[in-house]
Amino acid sequence: MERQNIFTILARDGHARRGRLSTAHGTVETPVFMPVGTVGSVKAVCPADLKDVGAQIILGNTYHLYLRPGDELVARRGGLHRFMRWDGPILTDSGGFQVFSLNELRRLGEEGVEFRSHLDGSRHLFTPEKVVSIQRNLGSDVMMVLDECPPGGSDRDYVARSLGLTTRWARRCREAYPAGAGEQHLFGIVQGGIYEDLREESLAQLAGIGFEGYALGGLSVGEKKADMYRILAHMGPRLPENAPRYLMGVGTPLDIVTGIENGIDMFDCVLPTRNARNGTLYTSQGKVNIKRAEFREDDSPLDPACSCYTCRTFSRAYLRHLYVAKEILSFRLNTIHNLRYFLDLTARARTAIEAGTMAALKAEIAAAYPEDGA
Ligand code: PRF
Ligand code: ZN
Repeated sequence: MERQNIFTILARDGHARRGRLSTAHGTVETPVFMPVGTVGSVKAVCPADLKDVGAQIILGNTYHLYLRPGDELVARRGGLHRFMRWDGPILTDSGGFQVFSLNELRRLGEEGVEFRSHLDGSRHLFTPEKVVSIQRNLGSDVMMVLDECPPGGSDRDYVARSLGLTTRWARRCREAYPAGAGEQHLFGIVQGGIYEDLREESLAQLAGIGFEGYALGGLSVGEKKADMYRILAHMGPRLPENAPRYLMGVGTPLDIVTGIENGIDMFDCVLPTRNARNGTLYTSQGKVNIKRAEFREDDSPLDPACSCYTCRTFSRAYLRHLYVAKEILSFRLNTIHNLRYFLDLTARARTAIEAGTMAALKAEIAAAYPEDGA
């Protein structure tokens, strides 16, 4: 039987797409922002909060969950959805990126990547087959292939050799989980640094293997913002048309609208959750540092344009007090607001694409966040 296409495009505005991704745990309206839940929890909030702020799909990390509590323990509890009580879609990153960012003592070879746990120093080997097996145990809706993400400053020779390894690992992931083997989707990851021709070569190799979706990896890893925007403009529109396109680990509100403008459908980033915990809040007027003295007796809501629980209920003065007093409620209220800002942004982009007004949304975000441009 012919398998139904998992991704449908409903409207377009320039390169931007308004789409719908179907998964075993429901459909995802795109463009979409995915809150990061590295260790099986989106820090400081519970699944009911996530539903309330409008999250559709969340991200989990193979690396962290494999080390603790262990993917087999999670499988015995019925998989990650059941274990963490999030019944919507989940995407898991493959672990490659986390091995590279969290481990100084790693060894990279054809077979895979050997590393020491950041928790107890124990030795482990991630192979393409192993990361697929872990993600099958977790039961995520979208699995990512094992890749190597070269640091932003890498020279061309290194990046060229690295992308060949990423392709061979991607092929082994596909062979370990052939198309249609189960209900989970497997996405390929395009590397190639800041070099257009290497990016195209990486994409051609991955498209030849065939995946349910395609990600742009290796961006926002220390390269100049102008280089990231140049690669985004070059590659976004070239990614396979009928598959979801995912920009990994990016980014600021302006990065996200720039990605959408270039045809990206999916985003994840720790910015809203991490910044919430250090008091940096995203609003319609730009970034607000809630600890500032000017908010001591400010009875107005954090962002009058926001309809989240935090903005509907509490004053700036109270949010400042919680932050300064290091109350743990500060983490939760700030996280609820920042997630709502990022989720609203992508919801507004979906409406804008349908109305043909993406350029106006981009101009509005560029004006609110002038410091984030190229
Ligand atoms: N590869 C993987 N995960 C990632 C990245 C990557 O290149 C990035 C880079 N921005 C974030 N997360 N597997
Ligand atoms: Zn709010």
